[in-house]
Amino acid sequence: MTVTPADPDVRHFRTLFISDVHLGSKAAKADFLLDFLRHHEAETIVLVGDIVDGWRLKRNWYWPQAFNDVTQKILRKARKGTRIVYIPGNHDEFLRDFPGTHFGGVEVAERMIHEGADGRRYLVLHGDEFDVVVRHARMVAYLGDWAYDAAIAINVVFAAIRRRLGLPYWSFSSWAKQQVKSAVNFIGEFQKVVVEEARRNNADGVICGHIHHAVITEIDGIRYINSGDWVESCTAIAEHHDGEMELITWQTMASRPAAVLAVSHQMPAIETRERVGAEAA
Ligand SMILES: [Mn+2]
Repeated sequence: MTVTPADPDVRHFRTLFISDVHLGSKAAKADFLLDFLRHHEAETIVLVGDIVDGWRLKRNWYWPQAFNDVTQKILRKARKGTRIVYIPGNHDEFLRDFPGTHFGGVEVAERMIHEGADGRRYLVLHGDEFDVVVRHARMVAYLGDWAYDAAIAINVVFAAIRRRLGLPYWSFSSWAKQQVKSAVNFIGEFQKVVVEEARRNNADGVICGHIHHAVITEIDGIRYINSGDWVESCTAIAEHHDGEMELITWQTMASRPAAVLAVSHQMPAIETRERVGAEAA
């Protein structure tokens, strides 16, 4: 890793986790992300899926200079010695055909185990494979393990059919938003399913994206971390050199004079699990 002469405006971390940037969509906040990348360095950067919105690009090509700048910035970091791992999501699943490959110094992996500096083992994945499980949570819980496995398989088949037909990927976050009253339940259900997957993999925690809802919390003894998105909330997860995890929100341009720096908070209160617990009980 290159050591930059102490620039007080640049924070150095062990690892950064970034997801759901949706380059290709007009909603992507590329300027904020570029500014964030200028002010944050890490030994490893993990891109936790939906960095490029292939579905959107296929329908309507939208690629302004800012998107190039973000891409170049990431590749430059790779050239300077930062390890970059790209875990594809449902919007950039064209990369899923290339697990284990490298391009421009970027490793592609379907999922990974991240060993924290404090010895914790985290399962890192995007999270879309659980969409069907989450939508039909009650039925899946009732039918048991085989329904769980079947639901995940169905999700893969449905996504492939929709892609063949040129339809966009069914969006969890916009669907959850439409179900205004129960959106909280769906977020909670997603978290619960992902946490179970971490347990199945003997991990102490899970780091994911997909639902555009950043948080660091603890669910049933497993640490649940979501890196959020760069479409609305502009969030990332940073691992300190001692393994402590921090949620960073970057909604201002620090490069501009007199701008307010990041809002950052650590281990926010548990938000959604109570309701889910009540439902499951
Ligand atoms: Mn996604």
